[in-house]
Amino acid sequence: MSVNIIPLLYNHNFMILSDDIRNPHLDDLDVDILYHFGLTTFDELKQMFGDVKFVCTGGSADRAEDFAQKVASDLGIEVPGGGPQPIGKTERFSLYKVGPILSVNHGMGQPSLEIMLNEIAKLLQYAGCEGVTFLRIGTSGGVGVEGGTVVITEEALDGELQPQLASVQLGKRRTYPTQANAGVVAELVEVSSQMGDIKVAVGKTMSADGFYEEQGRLDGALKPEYDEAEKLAFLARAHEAGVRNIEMEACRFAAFCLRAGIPAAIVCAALLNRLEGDQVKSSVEELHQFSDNAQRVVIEWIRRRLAQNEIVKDSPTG
Ligand code: R2B
Ligand code: URA
Repeated sequence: MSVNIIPLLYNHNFMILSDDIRNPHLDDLDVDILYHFGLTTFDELKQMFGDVKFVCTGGSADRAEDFAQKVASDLGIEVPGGGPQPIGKTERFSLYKVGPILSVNHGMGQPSLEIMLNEIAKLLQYAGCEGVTFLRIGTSGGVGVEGGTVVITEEALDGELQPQLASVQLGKRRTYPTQANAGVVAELVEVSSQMGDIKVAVGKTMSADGFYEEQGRLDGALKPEYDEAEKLAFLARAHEAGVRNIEMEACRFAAFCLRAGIPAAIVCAALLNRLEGDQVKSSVEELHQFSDNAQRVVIEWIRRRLAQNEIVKDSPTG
């Protein structure tokens, strides 16, 4: 892609990422193109995003829109233009803004999530945002917990049940820690425990780099190299290690945010109990209810944070 070199007009204002963490190479760019969102540093990022305090993300674009609508109506936040509209291009991701809340999807799996996290963190950095919390509101397979349970992650484990994200960079394997922010987790646990109708589990989340064999399923297209007994033995070992759900992003999400110094937590609906099977058999209505459970916990947590800080009243943009 060729870009006209125009003198830097945008006043870079690095606040979300501290000086020892932010990427100094960005200073050499005349313009930074946030390619997957169709935004650049020539856009009025400060005006558009300067008041953001919460980034809420999940896999699907539909759920990002649904969450934006729900958070606007539940928290009574007015959005100019008659409701949340996607910002930038929607070919890869869908980004919505509702007052101080961004709702954005990250696709499925850690590579897609990595792109979203880098570009949204840079966007917020250029916008001069401060005090932002990231929340992943996702779906997962429960381990010893029934469908509909909301699982709040304390720490993410990789597919070998190690508390780390492994990342290969220039042929070298590097590892990063994967704890969620303990303060945010404690607040979410407290909020959810007061929502009487929602079952909640707190524990570790295993992130797999696949939905079928990497999650020990026996219903993929190819003949697995393990059997039912081995699958159940692994799930029992994972449960014993504190794992309460399996999904595909928590390791990367927790590691990125920890490294960036951004407080972050992961709240996932369990769609099924993997100790009982592999197929997601719940009805569309049930699945919607399961996702709604996780979203409501986060919305209630945001409501309390906003009440503490009165951010809604101060928010200059919708
Ligand atoms: C949960 O659900 C998706 C797979 O169905 C994946 O993104 C995940 O982590
Ligand atoms: N998402 C996953 O990654 N695994 C499941 O079992 C269900 C949802």
